[in-house]
Parts: sequence; C-alpha cells; structure tokens
Amino acid sequence: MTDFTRRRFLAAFTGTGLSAFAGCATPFSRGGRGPSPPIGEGDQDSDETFNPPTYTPPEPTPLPDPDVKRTLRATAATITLGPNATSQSWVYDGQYVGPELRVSEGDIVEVALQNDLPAVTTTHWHGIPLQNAMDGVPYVTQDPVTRGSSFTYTFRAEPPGTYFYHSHVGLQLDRGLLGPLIIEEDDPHIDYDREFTVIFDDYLNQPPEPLSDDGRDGMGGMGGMMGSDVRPPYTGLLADGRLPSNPRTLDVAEGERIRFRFVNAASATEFRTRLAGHQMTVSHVDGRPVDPVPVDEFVFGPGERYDAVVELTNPGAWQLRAAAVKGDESPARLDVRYGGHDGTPQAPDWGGRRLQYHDLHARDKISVSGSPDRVYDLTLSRAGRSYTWLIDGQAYPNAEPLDIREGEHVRFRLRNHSPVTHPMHLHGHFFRVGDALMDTIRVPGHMGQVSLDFRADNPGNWLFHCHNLYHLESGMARVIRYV
Ligand SMILES: [Cu+2]
Repeated sequence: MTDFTRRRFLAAFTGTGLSAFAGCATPFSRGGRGPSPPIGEGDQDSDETFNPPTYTPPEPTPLPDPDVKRTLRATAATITLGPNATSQSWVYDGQYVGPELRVSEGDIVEVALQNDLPAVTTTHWHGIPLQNAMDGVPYVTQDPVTRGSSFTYTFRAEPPGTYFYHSHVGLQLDRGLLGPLIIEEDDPHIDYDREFTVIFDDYLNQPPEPLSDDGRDGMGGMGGMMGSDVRPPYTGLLADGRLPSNPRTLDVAEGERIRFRFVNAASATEFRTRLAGHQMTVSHVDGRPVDPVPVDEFVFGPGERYDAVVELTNPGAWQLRAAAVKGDESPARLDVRYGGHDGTPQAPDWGGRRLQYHDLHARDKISVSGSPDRVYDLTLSRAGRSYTWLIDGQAYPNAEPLDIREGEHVRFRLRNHSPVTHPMHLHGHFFRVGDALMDTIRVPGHMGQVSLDFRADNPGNWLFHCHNLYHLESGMARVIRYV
C-alpha cells in the first residue's frame, strides 16, 4: 500500500484524515504534489491492496434482463481538440467527449466499465436516482475498480432526461472521463424537429492536481469570507470537445425547431450561455421538465443540465457561446449556420433576459410540501488560510454523516459564507427548490441562501457535495446516511 492510499483509506474510514490534508498540499501552479494528498489523488495511484470499506450498500433489487448492454473502456488516449491541439488524457472509449449513451425511458441498462487506466476508477451516473450500489462513488458505494478489472453497473433508465456519466475518483473528471447519457422520454411536453447534445467543459492541458492557496490573492481569515477562489490553469473552454478556434457547426434550415441538451461537465467553471440572433425556450432543468421559459441567456454551474428549444426564424450564421462567469478564457463556441449563409458567424451580445431559478416550474408531481420531518442548517465556507472547503465546519472525509430516515421529508438550509458560488449536488434524489426539481443547485456567494427539500425514498449512503471538483477534493462533501 502506498503512503497516499493508506492515508486516504484511513481518512475515509477512521476519521483521521483532516490533519493529514488540511493546508499542506502544494500550489497547483507550481506543479508539485503535496506530501499528503486529499481523496482526489487516487487518480495518480494504482494501489490495489486497500481494505474493504466498512459500509456495504443495500443489496440491489434484481432487475429484469437488460434492454441495452454497453461496455465503457476507461483508458489513456491522445485526444484532439483542434488543429495543432492534441493532449494526452484519460477518457472513455478512446474519445473525448465520451460516447453518448442514448436509451429509452424504462430501459434496463447494463454498462460494463472496463478499467484500462493506470489507476483505480469508478463511473457515476450523474442525476439518475438509481440503486445505491450502482452510484459509483469510491469508498461510499463501492470499492474503486482496480487496474485491468471491470465493474458492471445496472440500472433502470428513469426518469427520462439529460444526464451525464463521469468518473467519481479524485480529479479524473477534469481529465475528460465523461460523456452524455440521454434517456429519451416517451411523451415530451415540447415540440421539436431535431436535437443536439452540447457538452461544455474546461480544458486542462496537464494532469489535474489538488489546488491550494499560495497566498497570491490574500485569501484567508474571516472563515473564508475574504478573497476569491483559486482556479486551475485552464487552457481553454470547450464545446463538444473542441476549442473555440475549431468550433463544431450545426447546419440548419429556417423554420426548424431544435432541442439543445446542454450539459455543464466542467470541473470549475460556471458558464453564461447564449445563441446570437435567437431566444431560447428553456424546457428542462437537470432533466426534469418545466413549463417552458423564453430567455435570452442562462447561467449554469458544474453538474447542471438545461434543455432549451430554439425556433430557427432568423436566417444567418450565428455563434452559440458559453463564457466563463469567472475566468478569462475565450468562450466555448458552437456555430449555427442556416443554408446559404457562408459568412463569419456573428457572436452574441450579452444581456437581455437571463433565466432565474424562480422562473422554473416543474411539470412533475412534487412529492414534498408542507413542514419537513427533519431540517439541517448547513453553512458552506472555507477554512481559514488553507484551501479547505467545509460543509458546516467539517471537511470530508473527516466529517459526520447527515442521518435521515426512509420516508422523511428532509430540508437542507444552505447558507454560503464564502464569496464564491457552490454548485451543490445530491446523489440519488431530486430535490425541490421553490417550484422546481433538480439535483444540482448553485448557492451564490456572499451569504447566498438556498432551501432544498427532498423525500427520503432511496435507501443507502449518498454523497452530497459541491460539484466544483476542486472544492469537493478539498473537503466540501458529506454522506447522507439512511438510518
Ligand atoms: Cu464549491
């Protein structure tokens, strides 16, 4: 057992981890690795002798024979992002973005993950409320899959919607181990002629490493209220695996209605998204159908998905752009070109009506209303001068589980004491915020507050965490435990 793996294992299961990793990693920009990496460093490591976890997920209820069988091979590969832009990375099936898995509502899906990486891995099916043992969280729902071995995930494809799958080990998501997962609905509430899935990502031309604060921005003190966040040194922002210098073009015809399925698969980037020359009508959030909302632009954070229908009524050549809310890279870009319009695509002007969460009204039946059975008040903050992110003062893995009971109506009241947005993601459940259902919500910085409610209807141990991968790796997670 390497020193790292032993330490991480101990951190995960005996609660000795905090002192091991708080504040002692080296800064990302120096390219070094700290002496005591947090849970993320599993992606550097191939140790296969860890002890079994103390938690065993509920035995999965057997499902019928699969309707769809796939193999996903996690492997090192050379990926191409544009002319003269190739990169060595870790991806699924040798391609970045990974292959789109497209299934029908209700299908039984069986995916064999084959690990050909030089490291352990898992695959998480982001947003799908599947059985706990299939959730793909290392040390929480399963042992990580060792080199050369495989793990078969089986789940029922429901509810329909726009999802994605990704590695849940360490910082592997930021290497490119991700792909879209579309569950087609039998009876959509919107009309459209064609659809396109669009994956936005931030691109790092080097292996990711945990972040730490090297003092450049004077962070620290005041419980993390001061200063700004550190961000990995991204090379660029990508739409469907392409740099903006090499955009994908959608050839369209006047009069068509296009459904876009937008996925924010970035590790540390909120995107502001807009198509020049057109409004978008938002129809789904995190896969859940909403009453259609016409907007000019929307912002979404890591882990969120938005579907929007665009009516093509303005012939020309147009850019769809996704710009980092905080970050100075060129916006990710996709071109929409009507037949016969060969000119340079026009970039959007920002402004106009931007989608707000309170615009969203779920069309699904919402299973929680009235007074909750259990309430957790949870602050989101940074620990002093170290690059450690906390949920209610505790840094995972040295953090207490949040206990709930099956059948309860649970409420989390989140209050963000830090200056940065945290996209908080709950595994295994959709939650209600206002009149909408979702699985990931941005909690704004500077004392932003969100109250989310869910029904405890999926027994197991589930991760609740910030989907900024660097915050997650620096402690911003809790296990939700059914007791
Ligand atoms: Cu965060």
